[in-house]
Amino acid sequence: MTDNFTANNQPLHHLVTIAEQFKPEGQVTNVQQYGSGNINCTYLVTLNNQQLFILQRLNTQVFRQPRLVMDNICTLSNFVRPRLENFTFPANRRWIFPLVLSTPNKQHHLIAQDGSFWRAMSFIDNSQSFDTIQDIHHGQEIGYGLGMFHELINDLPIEQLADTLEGFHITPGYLEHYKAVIAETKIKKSPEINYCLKFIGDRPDLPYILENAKASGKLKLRTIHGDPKINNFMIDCSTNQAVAMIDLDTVKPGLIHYDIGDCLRSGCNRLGEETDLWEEVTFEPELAQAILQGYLQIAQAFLTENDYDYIYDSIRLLVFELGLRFFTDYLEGNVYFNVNHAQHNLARALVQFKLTESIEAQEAVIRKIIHDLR
Ligand code: ADP
Ligand code: GN1
Ligand code: MG
Repeated sequence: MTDNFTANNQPLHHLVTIAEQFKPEGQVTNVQQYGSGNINCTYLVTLNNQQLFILQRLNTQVFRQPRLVMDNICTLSNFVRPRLENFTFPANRRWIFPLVLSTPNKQHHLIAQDGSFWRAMSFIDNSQSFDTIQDIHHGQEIGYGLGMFHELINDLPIEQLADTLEGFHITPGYLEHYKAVIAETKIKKSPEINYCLKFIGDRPDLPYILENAKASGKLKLRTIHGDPKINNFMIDCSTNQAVAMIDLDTVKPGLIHYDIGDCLRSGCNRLGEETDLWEEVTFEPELAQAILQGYLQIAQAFLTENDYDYIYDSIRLLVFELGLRFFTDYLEGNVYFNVNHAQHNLARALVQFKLTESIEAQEAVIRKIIHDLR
């Protein structure tokens, strides 16, 4: 085979060799780059029998113990699959948990000659994910999807899962790191950078809201998804219903508020997190209403009074936190998130800070929505 390269410079023959190790049956005929994640590299593999599967190279700079990530996903799979078999779905509903594919010697991953770490998952048929919210119905469905996922994992004891990304969503930790970075970085000021610096400086108490609630016992650790952004929900192409959650690398112990906040963060911004029109970004309450209504259809069965009390704070905090993470990564020279250009993480931070501003300006409206859905 000639040395064709995929868009992110992986030689195709190298990818085919790796994909061959996971193929359920048949011959690999194509491997193409797929999706738009910020951390891992994802490929769609086609077999000669027309079957598809997903091949991914894990980012081991982010996930330092990738075997534990796969152990967690398998623990989750063993817990959820039997539950799904006995689950009574409302009419016409389906829910799929992707299957981890094994290598011939029954491993859940493969380490290539260059040390890279690979895994494969079954393809969720007749479904697609979206980078931006499509409409109110899409909002209801991602809310329902998150509720369904939480319902399925609610009783999975956190002791069975490893902490594969220490400090993930612990906002005070991100703030400490940010402070260390600005102390040692010569920052070339610009109006955008000044806006970010001031934005963070003006909100000294915000980073502590959820961690304080956790420390005081008001919120408890549970099993969470960790990364329920809009393109991690698979939507059925025929029914437009949510049918799966993917991107399970961050399933681990945490606060469900990290998930609730992150889902609304990405689902209530119609321009999406990659927009260049950061000054026009707004948080749309009617989308929040739709997502929460979909979520609560299922989650009201397991949410406590304290859980409801912190929903508004979780939305505001998770948006701010991601802005802080993007901005810090920009200042550090883009060491964590995949970027297309040097200013990419700055542009992303501006979007999240503008979204935080919009949430703060509509606090009363958002709190009323949460109150009325209780
Ligand atoms: P990342 O961690 O880089 O975000 P994801 O696991 O979210 O990677 O995968 C990237 C994209 O690939 C998803 O947004 C989705 O469109 C597609 N994808 C991932 N897993 C599957 C799957 N099992 N079935 C169908 N599509 C998938
Ligand atoms: C990353 O891998 P992806 O693109 O789904 C990040 C999330 C951020 C998100 C922002 C492990 O998710 O925390 O919210 O980018 N994942 C990790 O787009 O850091
Ligand atoms: Mg993803």
